Amino acid sequence: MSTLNETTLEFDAFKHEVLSDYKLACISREASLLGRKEVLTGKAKFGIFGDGKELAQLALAKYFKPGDFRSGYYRDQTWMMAIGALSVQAYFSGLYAHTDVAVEPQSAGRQMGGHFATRNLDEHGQWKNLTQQKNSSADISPTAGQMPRLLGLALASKIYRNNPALHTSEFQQFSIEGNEVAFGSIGDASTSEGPFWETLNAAGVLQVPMVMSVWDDGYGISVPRELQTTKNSISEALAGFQRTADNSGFEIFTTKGWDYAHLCQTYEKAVNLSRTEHVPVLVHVQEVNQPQGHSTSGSHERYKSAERMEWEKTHDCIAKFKEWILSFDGGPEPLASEEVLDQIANEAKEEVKASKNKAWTLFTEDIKKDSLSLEGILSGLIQEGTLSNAFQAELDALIKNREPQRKDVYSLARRALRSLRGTESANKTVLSQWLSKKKEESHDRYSSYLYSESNKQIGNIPSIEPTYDSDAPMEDGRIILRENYRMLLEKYPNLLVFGEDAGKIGGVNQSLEGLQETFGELRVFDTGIRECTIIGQGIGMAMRGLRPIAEIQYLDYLLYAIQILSDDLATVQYRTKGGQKAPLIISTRGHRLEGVWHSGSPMGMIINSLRGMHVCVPRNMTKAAGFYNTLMEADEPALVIEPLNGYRTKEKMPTNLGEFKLPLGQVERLSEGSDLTLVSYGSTLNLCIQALPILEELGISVELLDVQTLLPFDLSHDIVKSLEKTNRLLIVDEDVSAGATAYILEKILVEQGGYYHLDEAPQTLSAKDHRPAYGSDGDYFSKPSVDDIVEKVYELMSNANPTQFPRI
Ligand SMILES: Cc1ncc(C[n+]2csc(CCOP(=O)(O)OP(=O)(O)O)c2C)c(N)n1
Repeated sequence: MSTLNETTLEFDAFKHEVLSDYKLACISREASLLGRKEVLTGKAKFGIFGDGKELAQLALAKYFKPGDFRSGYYRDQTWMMAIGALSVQAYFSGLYAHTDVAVEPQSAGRQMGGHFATRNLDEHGQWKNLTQQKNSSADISPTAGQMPRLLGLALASKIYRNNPALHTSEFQQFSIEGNEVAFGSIGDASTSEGPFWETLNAAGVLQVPMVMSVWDDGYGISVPRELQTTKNSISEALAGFQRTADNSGFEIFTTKGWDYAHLCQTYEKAVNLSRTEHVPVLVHVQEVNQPQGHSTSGSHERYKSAERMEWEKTHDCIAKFKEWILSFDGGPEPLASEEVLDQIANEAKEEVKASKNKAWTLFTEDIKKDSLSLEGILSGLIQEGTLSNAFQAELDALIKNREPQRKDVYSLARRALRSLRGTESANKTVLSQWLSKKKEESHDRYSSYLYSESNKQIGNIPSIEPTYDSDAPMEDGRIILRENYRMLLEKYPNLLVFGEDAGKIGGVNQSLEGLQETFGELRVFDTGIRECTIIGQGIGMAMRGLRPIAEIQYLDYLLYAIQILSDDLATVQYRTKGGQKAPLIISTRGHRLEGVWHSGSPMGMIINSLRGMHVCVPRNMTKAAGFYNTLMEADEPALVIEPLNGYRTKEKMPTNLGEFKLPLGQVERLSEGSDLTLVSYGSTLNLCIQALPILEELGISVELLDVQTLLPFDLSHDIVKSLEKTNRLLIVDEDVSAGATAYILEKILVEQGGYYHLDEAPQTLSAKDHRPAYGSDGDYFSKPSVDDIVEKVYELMSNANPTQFPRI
C-alpha cells in the first residue's frame, strides 16, 4: 500500500488507492447481491457469494504479486477481481454456466459460480509464463479440498529457490528463484477437516512460503464455530504452531475483517515475511460476516439470533470501511465526503448491472443462435407436411423463451427427429446432420478435456522397446526400478521423488536405494505419514512446472488420498476445460503382501473414482519402468501400481534404462491359444503364467492377455480379436467380485462387442469379498490361486465339452 507521508503526491496516491478499494468493495458486494437475485429469479441455478469478505481480500491482494498462486474457495471473488483475474462480466458468465472459454475463462461454465481459476496454459495446452501473471489454481467445492494442493504450490517455491539447477532459462516461466508465495484461504468451519491440519502441520515442518487466511464468519452453514473448533478460535487452537526464537513453525496473525487499516498492515507484514524468509503464516481474520447467508439454498435467519443479525449489520465491512474513510484525519485533507462515496457506490451498482446484462445477453445469444437455426429447419419440415403442426407451438414457445436452455433446443430437435421415423426427406437429413453437429459441439462443451488434448497427451508419446545385451544380467526387480530412476533423475532436472521412507533409506522396497545420496535431499526425499498431502504436494508442484513422482507406500493407503486424487487431480484439466494441468505421477505398490491392510487391490474403486487419470498395472518392474518413462514425457496425471511381490523377482536388465517407453492402453499377448481367452493384470497375471503349463497338460490351449493398463483400456480392441478365435472368456484379478472385473467385462462385451463371439457365458475370478486374511493360508483362501485359475478354466471347458473334459 502507498505509504502516507506529508507530501501531497503521496496523499493523492494513497487516496486514489483507498477510493479504488472502496469502489471494488462496492462492485464485489453488488455482484453478490445481484447474483443472488439471478438465482432466485431462475436465471442461474445456484449461487454462493463473497459478500462480507471484501475488505480482507482487498488487503491481501495488494501483496499478491505476479508468479504467486492462490488456492482458495468460493468466497474469494473480491480477491480474484482485485488481482485482475476476474471481470464482473466473467463472474456472471460463470453463474449462468456460459460454456465459451473466451467468455467464461475459469471453467467454461463447468463449475458453479464462485469457483475460480486462471488460465495457466495456452490454447495448445502449453504452459504460459506463470511468473508474469497472478495465478489461481482451480477451486474445488469439497471443504478444505484446496489445502493439500496449497502445500505443493508453496513447496515449489522452496524447491526453485534452493536448487540452482532450476535457475536456468528453461524454468524461468515458473519461478524466479522461488520468490513466489502460495496463498490459501478457508472458512472457519472448514478448518475442522483433516486436510487442513495435515497441510498446516506439513507446511510448518517444511517451512514453505504459504500465507494461509481463515475467513472467520462464525458459522459453517448453520453450525456455529463453538461446535467446530477447539477453544472456539483457530488461532488459539493453533497457538502451539507459533514459531519461537529457537524453534521454527508458523507466524500467526489475528486481525478483524472490517478493519481496513489493520488488515493492510497485517498482510503487508505477513506476506513480506513469508516471501523473504519462506516462513508459513496464518492470518486469522476474525469478525467477518455473511450479509446474505451461506448460499442461495436457504436463509440465515433460521440459525442466527436477532443479536447476531444486528451485529452483522453494524460490522458490515463496507459500512465500516466507509466510516473509516469519512473519519480519516491523517492527511492534508479528508479522503472523501459522504457524497463522493455514495457516488462511487452508485457507479459501482451501474457498472455491475451493465456487466451482468452483457453476460446475460452473451449467454442467451449463444443459445438463441441454435434456436433460430433449428426454427429454420423445423419450419421447412412443417411446411412440407412431414412434421406435425403440433411442433409449431413448441417452436414458437422456444423462440419466445427469454431464458432459454440449450437442452430445450436439442430436446425439441430430437423429439422432432423421432417423430419423423420412417419418413425420408432432404429436410429430415438436414435436421439429422444438424443434430450430429450439435452432438459434437456438446461433447466439446461438456465432455472435452477429461484428459490432455495437447501434443503431450499420452497417446502421442512414441513407444520404445527395452533393449538387452545378449548376456543381459538378471537383476531383482527393485534394481531395475532404481537404475531407471537414476537415469530419469539425470535426464529431468525438475523430477522429484518423495514419500514415506523414500529418502534416507530409499524406500521400503529399496527401489530408490542410494539415490538421495547421489541427487540430494531436494530431489529424493522423505515425507511425513500423510498420504493426502503427499498427493497435494505433488499436485501443487506439478502445477508449477515441476515433475513430481509421489510415492504412496502401499496401495491400501491410497484410500487416505483417494478423495484428493478424485476431486482434485483427476479433474484439473476437465474443470478448467484445458486451462490448467498437473502432470503428477503417483507410484505405489500393491495387490499382494500380508493381511487385511497390506494386500488390498481395490481396483474397481480406484478406476471408478479416477477417470481423468491413467492407471497402470504392470506385472513386473521393467513394465513399471517403461510406464514411468512414458509418463515423464507426457503431461498427464497417472497412477502406477507396482506388483508388491516383484521387487525380489529376477528380471533381465535392459540396456536403455530411462529411455524405453511402454505405450498405455495396449494389451500384451503372452501365449497364443485357441480354447479360451484369459485376461488379467498385475500380480494375478503372474499366477496365470504359472497356470499355463498345467492347463496345457490338461489339453487346454489358453490365450493369455495382460491388459497392462486399466485406464486407458485396450485401445486397439485386441481382446475381442482374441475372442473371435477362442469364443470363451475368463477375467482374473484380485479385487472383490464385480470390482474391476465388472469394468473389464463392460469394456469387452459392450464396447468391443465381445458378446457376439462368445459360446459360453463370460466368467470372472476375483478375490473373496472380505479383506484378505493374513499369512500364506490367508492369502490362498482369500485370493485367486493358481489352483483356482486352473480349475475355473477347466470348468469352462468342461461345461462346453464334458466328454473331453470330464468333471473333476
Ligand atoms: C467435504 C464437504 N463437506 C460438506 C460440504 C458442504 N458445505 C459447503 S460449504 C459448508 C460450510 C463451510 O463453512 P466455512 O468453512 O465456515 O465457510 P463459509 O461458507 O462460512 O465461508 C459446507 C458444510 C462440502 N462442500 N464439502
